[in-house]
Amino acid sequence: MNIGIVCYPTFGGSGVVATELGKALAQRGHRVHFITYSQPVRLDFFNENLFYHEVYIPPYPLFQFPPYELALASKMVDIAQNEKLDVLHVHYAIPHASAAFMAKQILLTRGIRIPVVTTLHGTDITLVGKDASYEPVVTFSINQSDGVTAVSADLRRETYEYFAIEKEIEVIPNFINLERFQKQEKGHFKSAIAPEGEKLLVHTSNFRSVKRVDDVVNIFAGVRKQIPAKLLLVGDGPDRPRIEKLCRDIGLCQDIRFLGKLEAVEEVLSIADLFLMPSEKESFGLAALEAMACEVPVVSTNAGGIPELNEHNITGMVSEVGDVADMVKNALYVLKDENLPRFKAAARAHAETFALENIVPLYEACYQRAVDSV
Ligand code: GMT
Repeated sequence: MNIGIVCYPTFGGSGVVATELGKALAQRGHRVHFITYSQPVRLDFFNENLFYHEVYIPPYPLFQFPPYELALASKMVDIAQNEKLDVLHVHYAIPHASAAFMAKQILLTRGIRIPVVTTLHGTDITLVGKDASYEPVVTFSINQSDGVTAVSADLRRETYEYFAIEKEIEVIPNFINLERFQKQEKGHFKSAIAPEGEKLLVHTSNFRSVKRVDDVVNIFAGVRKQIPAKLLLVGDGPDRPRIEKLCRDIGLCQDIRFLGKLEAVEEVLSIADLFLMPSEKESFGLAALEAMACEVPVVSTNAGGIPELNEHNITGMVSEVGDVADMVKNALYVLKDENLPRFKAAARAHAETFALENIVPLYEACYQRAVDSV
């Protein structure tokens, strides 16, 4: 197939899922055209089936808010027509699904029928999309899509609850490349970070308030009171200065390291004993799946789709949002030497069910149904 993929080209979950999906589809022989405002972060290798088309917004003094959606729709029309796309797959409803609707209508006037598949990733529904400023457009453009997918059953439920959706929403979970995400031998790195054999806790995120990174630090402080431990924080974002101050205030700077945005996150995960995800909302929790694939159990909240991934008392433990004391108790339980091996093995085994090879064919089938429907 000739597939157009529209996404945010960022480090964030939806951009990563879209880019990894495109790369996997290209390796399976499809021609994949990425249409975004800059090169997707993970579009990092050359493949004869991969193409990248940049959306350019010509500046004009009148535009206080440059009309990205219009430039994107125009680019979709251009690529769909000239590259003879079979399907347009847009990741994240705002504004990609509505831009795709406009492109589809324009193409129809040119005698071209192209189906649109929309994948809902979470914040486009749970945080931003629900807002009255966007809700009518989100509802309309989901209903106008020829295929709709959500990354967890919980996100599907929430979409039906908050929007008047008439379309069938198919759940296609996030997936993982198990060749890249597997435990690697990094003993030298571990002894540098935890020379006394301290337990190593890890958190990765974009440091937005929804991730509750304060809870990460407070859980770690509770664990650190009981056992020798270190915390590695991967990623960056608006809350980082506040979190750095919190670490100073509670006097744990020597045990907490900020690693910033790291490409090779699997190397850090390879030396970790426990992953912390105390998020307030999380449609799926891709960062936890990456940890599990590297044999790292997860202590998390039960927000959104997390319990579909982190099975309580099997791959880790789940708690109510904000219940730091319970997460401390759970972390200490998982980290016990007699418990840790079983949690590690179960985390990897469950991650394997989300293998790229299992999930990508679900998207291919979804594209085929969308093509057959127009
Ligand atoms: O929350 C993030 O880290 C970024 C966010 C996004 O919009 O890209 O991630 C969302 O999509 C991911 C991929 O489907 C999911 O794994 C994340 O759980 C989801 N984030 C939220 O729902 C808060």
